[in-house]
Amino acid sequence: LCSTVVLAIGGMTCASCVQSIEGLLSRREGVRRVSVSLTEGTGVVLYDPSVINPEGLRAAVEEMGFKASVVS
Ligand code: 9UX
Repeated sequence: LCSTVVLAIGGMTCASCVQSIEGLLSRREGVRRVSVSLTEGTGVVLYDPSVINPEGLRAAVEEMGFKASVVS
């Protein structure tokens, strides 16, 4: 049912960045779970592929003002 995507996220400089990305992403339709690592510069997202896709998740992170790319 759900899929996992790993995003590389650039521009995070403090723990509040992590909190805002996790908070905003987890509120998006189709997102089930979000875990962002400040030290690794990554975000792992569990999502429902019938609702949203990796490109949509990547774009959502960029709209928050960060750089984001799909790793896998
Ligand atoms: Mo910390 Mo992140 O003051 O956008 S919240 S740098």
